[in-house]
Amino acid sequence: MTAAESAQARPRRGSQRLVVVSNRLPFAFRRDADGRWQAEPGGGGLVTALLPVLRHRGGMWIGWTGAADDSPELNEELAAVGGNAGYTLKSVPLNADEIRNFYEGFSNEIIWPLFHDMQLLCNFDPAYWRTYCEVNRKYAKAVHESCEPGDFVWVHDYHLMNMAAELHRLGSKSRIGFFLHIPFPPPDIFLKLPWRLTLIEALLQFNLIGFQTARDRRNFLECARALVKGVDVEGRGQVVQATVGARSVRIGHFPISIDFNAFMRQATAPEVAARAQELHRLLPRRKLILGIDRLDYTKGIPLRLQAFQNLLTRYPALRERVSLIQVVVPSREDIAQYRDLKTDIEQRVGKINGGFVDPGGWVPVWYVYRSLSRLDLLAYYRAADIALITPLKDGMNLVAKEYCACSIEEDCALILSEFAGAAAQLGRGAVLVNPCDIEGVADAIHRAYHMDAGERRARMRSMRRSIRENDVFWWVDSYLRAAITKDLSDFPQMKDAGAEGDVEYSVSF
Ligand code: GDG
Repeated sequence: MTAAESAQARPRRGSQRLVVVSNRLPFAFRRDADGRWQAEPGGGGLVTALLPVLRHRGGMWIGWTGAADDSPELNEELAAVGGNAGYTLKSVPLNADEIRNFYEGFSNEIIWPLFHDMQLLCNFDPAYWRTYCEVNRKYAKAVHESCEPGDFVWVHDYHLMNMAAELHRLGSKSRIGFFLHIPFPPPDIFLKLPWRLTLIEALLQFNLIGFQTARDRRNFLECARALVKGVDVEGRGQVVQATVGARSVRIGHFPISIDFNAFMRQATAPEVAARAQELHRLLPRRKLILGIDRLDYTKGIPLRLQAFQNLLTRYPALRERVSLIQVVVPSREDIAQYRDLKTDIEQRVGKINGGFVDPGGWVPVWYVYRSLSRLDLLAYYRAADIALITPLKDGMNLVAKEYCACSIEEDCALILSEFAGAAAQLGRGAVLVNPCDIEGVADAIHRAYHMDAGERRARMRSMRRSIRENDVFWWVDSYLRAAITKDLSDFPQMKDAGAEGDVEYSVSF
């Protein structure tokens, strides 16, 4: 039985409903040309994985619709969409100031850069913090009004770290879990945050905190010990128990994953194979190297382009033998740093193509700035001989896992940053690189280009096995088990989850 089937087949654990809380609802709501609201489902793995659990246990998803609007028509559309999906949707309306200070400000100009070790990009505006607290209170009220005794509340991500504290202030008795999708920084970085103590104390009020990797959990515990007196930790496994005075909190690492079988099945579709072949026809007699990222400074795109340029300079034999397809998906374009990054990337692409292009045909970098359809995304994954995924820091990086799932012939290679959470799980199959080491990344591409078929297959096979065994259904199941298991010593440990000294760093001289 697959983890998905087991999630559906398992008997209800008491009457516990699941109440999922995230900044955004799993649907985007937009008005059509006639002014009517239309809901577009979010296709991400989180939605796919939670759906069977929400349907089976009954439940609710609480979040913002993405629109600065709270009209009765929008709420009618919410009720209709929720009814069809099999669970209740509840909106937390945000006004323009809240969107500016809570979402763009505190979440994306402070926590996002700080937690990705980029403290110089932070804008520590005190007004942002005040709105963050107010908006967390607003979400907490919406949850408290909707909760029934015995519900399990599962809060997602860095926008909502104060939720347990706010719910307790409202007198909530529900059990509350939290999962952080992004990395947790080490004390040297976290301690820069002016509101560090309040935030750590707020996090310690959850009943279960999930991180992506053992490294994030270690960082969190070091920060908690540095700021709060008397934090005791018991246990050594994937989930440990910390006590602070009378309160206890479980803390685990649960690497998020994908619906492996769905990706594999969809990648075998004839339309996908045809589109992948078409790419090879357009770019013949060369290996295709693929980068796919949201427009974000954490994804390391400028350094990656420098590494590719370095490859073409130091290994001239690879000119015309490789092309880099770099897909950049538009994101957070209202923030100046993101607009500057786009300009920087485009100038670098122009410089490489201007310096190496062959008027007869070869273009070194194929740059795509748009969101791909699902079909195109799968076709790019299938067509690529090498995936080049080199974030400066990443909570997990699902593109790496999706690439492996779609590599059904197992005849390709993954080059992966040591600083992606996925490196802890995939480090033995991927070619690991330090994304700041321009020559090291160029050498890794050279190595992947010349890797023999046997090694490529063995590496890809081991990564695919690990992702298949630990897919997104496993992830949901293991998180919820950690929340309810009475005795943590019975908690099944994940193979390949990465131990405390998780990544073996590459050494180049
Ligand atoms: C955050 C953390 C963590 C990408 N391009 C297109 C497209 N995508 C989809 C991919 C993938 C998702 O977007 C990207 O997920 P990542 O994990 O790589 O990155 P973030 O968006 O930064 O996500 C990250 C994640 O949360 C989950 O916990 O892994 O570390 O930063 O699923 O398929 N989808 C479509 N067209 C595209 O052009 N349709």
